Order: sequence, then C-alpha cells, then structure tokens
Amino acid sequence: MNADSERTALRICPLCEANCGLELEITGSTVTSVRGDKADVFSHGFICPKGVALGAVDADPTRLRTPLVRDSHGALLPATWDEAFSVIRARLGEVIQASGPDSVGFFLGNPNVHSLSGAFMLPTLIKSLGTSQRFSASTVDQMPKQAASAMMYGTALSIALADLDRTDYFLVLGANPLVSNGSMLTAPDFPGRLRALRKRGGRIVVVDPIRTRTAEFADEHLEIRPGSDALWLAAIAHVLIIEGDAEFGAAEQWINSTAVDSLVSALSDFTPERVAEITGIDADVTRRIAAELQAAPSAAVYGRMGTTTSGLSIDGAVLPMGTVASWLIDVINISIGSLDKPGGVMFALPAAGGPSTEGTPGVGHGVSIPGRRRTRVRGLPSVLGEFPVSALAEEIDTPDPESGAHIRAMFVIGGNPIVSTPDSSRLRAAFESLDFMVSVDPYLTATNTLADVVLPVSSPLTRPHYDVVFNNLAVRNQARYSPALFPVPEGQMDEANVLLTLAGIAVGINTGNELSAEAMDDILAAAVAHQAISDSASRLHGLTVEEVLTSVAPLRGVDRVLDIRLRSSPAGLTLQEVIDSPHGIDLGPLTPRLPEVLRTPSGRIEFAPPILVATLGAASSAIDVSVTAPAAGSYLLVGRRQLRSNNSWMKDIENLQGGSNLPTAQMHPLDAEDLGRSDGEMICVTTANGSLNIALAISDTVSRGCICIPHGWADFNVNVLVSVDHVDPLGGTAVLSGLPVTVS
Ligand SMILES: Nc1nc2c(c(=O)[nH]1)N[C@H]1C(S)=C(S)[C@@H](COP(=O)(O)OP(=O)(O)OC[C@H]3O[C@@H](n4cnc5c(=O)[nH]c(N)nc54)[C@H](O)[C@@H]3O)O[C@H]1N2
Ligand SMILES: Nc1nc2c(c(=O)[nH]1)N[C@H]1C(S)=C(S)[C@@H](COP(=O)(O)OP(=O)(O)OC[C@H]3O[C@@H](n4cnc5c(=O)[nH]c(N)nc54)[C@H](O)[C@@H]3O)O[C@H]1N2
Ligand code: SF4
Ligand SMILES: [Mo]
Repeated sequence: MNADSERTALRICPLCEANCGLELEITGSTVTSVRGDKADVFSHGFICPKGVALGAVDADPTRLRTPLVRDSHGALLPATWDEAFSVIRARLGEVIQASGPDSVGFFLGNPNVHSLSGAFMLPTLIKSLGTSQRFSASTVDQMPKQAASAMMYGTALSIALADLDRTDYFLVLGANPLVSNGSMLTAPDFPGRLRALRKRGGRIVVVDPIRTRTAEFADEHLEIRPGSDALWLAAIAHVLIIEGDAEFGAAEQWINSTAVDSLVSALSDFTPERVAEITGIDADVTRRIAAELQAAPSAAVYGRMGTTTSGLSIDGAVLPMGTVASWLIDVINISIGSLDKPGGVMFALPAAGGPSTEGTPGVGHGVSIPGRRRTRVRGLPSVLGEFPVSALAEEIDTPDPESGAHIRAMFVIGGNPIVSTPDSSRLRAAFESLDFMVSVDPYLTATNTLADVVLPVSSPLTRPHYDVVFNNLAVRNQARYSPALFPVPEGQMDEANVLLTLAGIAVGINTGNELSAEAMDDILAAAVAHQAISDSASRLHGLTVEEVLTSVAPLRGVDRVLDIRLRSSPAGLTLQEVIDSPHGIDLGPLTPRLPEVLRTPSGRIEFAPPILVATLGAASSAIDVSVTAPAAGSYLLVGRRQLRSNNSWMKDIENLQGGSNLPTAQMHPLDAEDLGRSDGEMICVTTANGSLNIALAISDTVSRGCICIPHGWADFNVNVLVSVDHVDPLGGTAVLSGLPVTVS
C-alpha cells in the first residue's frame, strides 16, 4: 500500500462497554482522525473523548513493541519473541513440574472482555495449563450482579436489562453513565438516550451519595448513605409487596408462590420509616418512589458499581451488600410487572450467542452460588468459576503449613491488579516474592514492572472485533463486525497468537508434546464446532464437526470461531453477512424471552433464593443502628470514574490529560472547613491498611461525611486504603465504597 494513500475505515470501539461504531480517517498506516459513524445502526454517530483517542492509542510511542525479559541483574530488557517464549517454557516448566498446575495463578483484567481473543483464546490457555487458580477484575466490579442474576435466571449473563429506549421511568442507583457511558447495560450514546427519555416525558431518578453529572441531569437526585442501598431497596420492595398489591406481570406464572412467602417475612422489618435514618432517605420519599415506579406506564430500576461494590459501615464493621442489592433490584422490577415487558427490563438475544441462548430453552443446570470450591487460605467460596481477587495476595504469600502449597507463578493478562485491587501494598510484596511472573500487556505498568517476562500485544487496530460479551447486555439486538485495519507490524504479535502460543507451551509442559499456535487454533475451532453440533438449541445441531469446519473454511483464528458462533445462534447469521453490512445489522428492540430464556433447574424464576433471603434477614439488625454522629475526622470513601481515562490506563495519551482528569480527593466545603484545609492542599487519608497523600478538591457535589477518590492512579493509588477483609460472601466481590477512612 502507498505510504500516504488515504482511506476511511469503520471500527467498533473496543475501549468500553458502549461499543460505539467509529469512522477513522487513515493516511498510509496512520490514523489521522476518528469520529462517530453516523450510519452505525446502534450508536448513530456518538463518540466520547476516549474513542477520539483510539488513533493515539494505536500510534502511542510508549506502547511496547517488543517483549521484555528480566536479566540476571534484575533489569527488564528487550528480547525476541523466541527468547521470551523460551524463558517461559523453562521457568514455567520448573514451577509446574515441582508444584503442579495449581501453583500457577491467573489474573485477568478488564480489556479481556473487550476482545475476541479474550473471549475465545484465553479460556483455551487456562484450560491447557490446567490451573483452577483464576482471579479477575470481576470481583472488584460486577460479579454480585452476575451472581444474583445467575441464581434467579440460571446463567451468569442472564441479566435483565433496562429497556432504556422505551422506558418511562428510570431509577438509577450507584451508576454515572454520563461519565462511564454505561456498564452492564450496553447503550452507545447513553447521554442521547437519557435526553430522549426525558423528551418523551419520562422521569429519571438517581440515587448516589455524589451529585454526579448523571444526578445533575436527572429529574431528581437522592443522596443515599454509602452501602445502604440494599436496605432502601428492601423498603421499596416492602411497600410494593407487603403494603401494596404487587402484580408480577409476565413473570407471574414463572414464579413459585412459596418463594413469595419467604420473601414477605424477610422484608417485614424493612419499612421506609425504619430505614430512613440509616439510608438518609425520608420515608415519604421512599413511599413516593415506590408509588411512582408502580404508576409509571413502564419503569426500570438499574444499579451499577455503587450497588455491587459498596458496603455498609456500622459500629466498626463493614457489611458487603452487593449481591443482595443486585437481587433486590430485580425483585422490584418483577414486583412492578416490568420483567420481560417493553420499557421495563428485558433480556438480550445476542446474535453470536451466549449462555442464555445455549442448552435447552427454559431449563438448565443453573449455577451454584456460593461456588463449590474454596480458597486454600481463607476458605472463601469461588464464584462463577473463579476466586475473589481479595484472596490473591494471601494465596501467594502464605504457603500451606503442611504441604507448602501456594501460588508460585502468575500470569497477569490485560490487568493492573496492583493498582486496581485491594491492599495494593501487600499484593505488590506478594508479586515480588513470586518465582515467576508473565504479563501480557501493551504497556509497562505498576504491576508488570515486577514481571519476569512482558509480552506486548499489537495495537487493537490490528485485530478484528465483534463484541461477543457485551451483546449479551445490549439494549438493542444487533450484529456489528470490524475487520483488522492494519496488518500486525513486523516483529510484533497479535494477542490471539500470543495466547495460543502460550497455550501450546502449556500443553508441552503438561504432556511433553508442545503444540504450535496453529495446532491450538485447530483444536479450539474443533471444540467450538463440537459444542455447536451437540447443543440441541444450536442451528448447527446434528451436523458433523467436519461439516461445520468446512462451512467456515478457509477462516482461522478468532474469525473462524466467531463464524461458528454466529451460524449456531438464534439469529442464524454468517460472518460474511455481517461483514457485508459494515454499519451493522439491526435486529430490533429487545423482545420478550420468558420462559425460553430461563436456565434454572426448576425452569422457573428463582424469585427468592433462600440464601439471599437469609442474608437480607440478617441485615435487618443493621436497620436501627444510629448513624447520626460519625467520629470527628472520619469519612466514608466513595470512588469516581473520570471521563478522559480508562481505569488505570490511557492516562498519558495526548488530549486526555489534565482538566478534570486529576487524582484528587473531593470533599464537601463544610467538611473541608472542619478539617481547616483549603482547595488544592494535601491531605492524608488513612485506614488500617495504609495512607494516601492526595490533593483536596472542595466540591459541594459530595455528600457531607463522604470523601470521593478516583481509582486507577498508580502514584495516588486509592487501593492502598482498601482492605481485603470485606468480601461479599456470595458475589466474592470486594467492598470498595462505603469504607470508613480518617482524614488529617
Ligand atoms: N478502588 C477501586 N478500585 C477499582 C475500581 C473502583 O471503582 N474503585 N474499579 C474496578 C473495575 S470496575 C475494574 S474493571 C478494574 C480494572 O482493573 P484492571 O483490569 O486490572 O485494570 P485496567 O486499568 O483496566 O488494566 C488494563 C490493563 O490492560 C492493558 N491493556 C489494554 N489493552 C489491552 C489489550 O488489548 N490486551 C492486553 N492484554 N492488555 C491490554 C492496559 O495497558 C492495562 O495495563 O478496576 C477495579 N478497581
Ligand atoms: N471514562 C471512563 N469510562 C469508564 C471507565 C473509566 O475508567 N473511565 N471504566 C469503565 C468500567 S471498567 C466500569 S465497570 C464502568 C462503571 O460504570 P459506573 O458504575 O456507571 O461508574 P462509576 O463512576 O463507578 O459509578 C458508580 C457511582 O456509584 C456511586 N456510589 C458509590 N457508593 C455508592 C453507594 O453505596 N450507593 C449508591 N447508590 N451509589 C454509590 C458513586 O458515587 C458513583 O457515582 O465504567 C466504565 N466506563
Ligand atoms: S463511549 Fe466507550 S465505546 Fe464509545 S467511543 Fe467512548 S470509549 Fe469508545
Ligand atoms: Mo469495570
């Protein structure tokens, strides 16, 4: 190609869950501008500052282009791919031969859910290695929502999604989609969709201890005490189910009535009056919101980070409430007749399939919550096939007193856990003590400067993209594919290839017979084809593996797996059909899916899982605790996301720095006055875990008694303050918000 030839190309943005369709101007192999693709069937031209920076990510000179290997003097130095893989083959081999595959741990970070290789190749790598020691960013994030939904509907991706484009009433708890662009609810142009909601006469209510941009935009903002959402939601459910005559609408015939009885007794203590003090929300407001939810022609309740990662701080203890709060959101949606109703909460039908489209329609194995396995040191239950990341450091630094077993080697893939997970100081020391560590990451980070080998992956623009994960959570059914825009530059490696090469090495260590990336790719495709022909719900059911593989030839890699998935799924598309519609194929608004969507063993909606009812009942002792007088200098920690950054990365990309993108601790003016500190002065925030010196930013958007600090900053790392002790027993997720801190 001519070095300065010009072209326009389309690309689904892989940087966040919104999945916007972008239009890139390209000169030679340089992206010269990025804008929203107006013809995209889902995002209609929306773009945010991070998307604008996609070209800068591609060109970023600080992105690593060659592997790094630690030399005998401890320095991380550039190496060839062969050298890097040889070191891994030898050192990983030593660890596995001496201590078995479970002495190798995996931490999987957020970007893995935004790539096809993360969805398809990463499971192959972990399986080839044979370890059960899997940790991820999910247990500092959305896992409680997945756990609650899995219990109720039968799979980890059976999430009842707010039907944003048709609802008349949107109750939002602990989410700030005007900044985050939405999470566990894929809706490109969330701002435009919220504007449209209000324009059609709908109402938006935001429940958040901070007056966020979203709260500012809403019709009403309720300042809630951090961690108390579950109690407030229980009071709403109390009004609807006990005082009112809740009608369950479409869900009615799929709920068993004995469940309702147990729920009624668990909710009996939770009157709006009794939760008013602890939540900070007046009883008459709570009753009014319940009445509004019921009276609206359609209504949807939605909760995010503030509901899944907050804990209730009372009497020196912190109660993790994420899974209970996540469940109660669905209880309310069902109690107002919103489940499976347009404008209420509905299930997506993803064109490339997902857990809710596989298996027998209407019934399944369900999911066991808490999980059946336990962490070795603390005995914390697994959740959806992984362990709570709050247990990672101890699983490394605390060998079993008898057997000596512990995690000796780590793979950190697309993650920065020293910045993003609790008790960073201990995790850093634990990583330093490892015998071997590999990082797959395009940047040098606070975490992987400790690795023995860093494998950088080529730019996201060198890989094809289709969102197989977030289309399970999208507010509209559609299929959109982006081909790779650039070839993988000489000397670099695509992530799919890196992961398959590692998988082949792992097979070699375990069997003595190493396989090439190509061979692993063929094994993966055959396994996916086998699954597709065996699944009675699949459109390929009954074919042979050979027939399926022939139909998708000559594709390889992620494209081949994607094509099989598309062909086997309900929409029955082929990859070529999706490619032929570069702005995407619109498959329409969400449609009712009850009872076919259910995968519970009972074939019913588990409206009131006994373990959740019991956990809620136990929380009733918290209701009457007096919270009026927090100790002087004592505050509750709350997080925030920043429009122009992406968790711990993209901070140094041009045009994303400065402005509001600063690590500051925000406090209410009166709290700052009490402390005798003015704007910009340094304050010291302390917990039993550690201290953080950070600049104060005075803001009346913050509730009195709260302090708001963003995560993701290596040099101002809020997670040095966060304890690994407060873990949701069902969702395995750490409490990040609502923790007591002292400020001096
Ligand atoms: N206190 C506190 N802690 C939090 C949160 C909070 O609100 N408060 N939020 C939590 C949440 S929601 C999340 S999702 C986690 C995020 O936690 P992590 O996933 O650990 O952190 P990220 O910053 O998303 O890390 C992404 C890493 O992947 C690399 N990367 C980027 N693109 C690619 C790619 O294509 N391939 C590979 N292999 N690597 C890539 C980046 O360079 C970066 O190092 O943080 C959590 N931590
Ligand atoms: N620009 C940008 N966008 C992002 C990211 C980013 O780093 N930058 N990260 C992405 C990721 S990985 C995720 S998971 C999503 C998260 O998406 P969101 O959940 O929408 O984002 P947050 O800003 O974490 O919103 C959480 C809100 O909960 C509030 N809150 C805290 N504690 C409580 C509580 O106890 N109760 C209630 N009701 N509210 C509480 C906080 O004040 C905050 O406003 O954002 C994604 N989008
Ligand atoms: S909102 Fe998310 S998907 Fe859309 S352009 Fe921004 S980062 Fe990309
Ligand atoms: Mo996240």
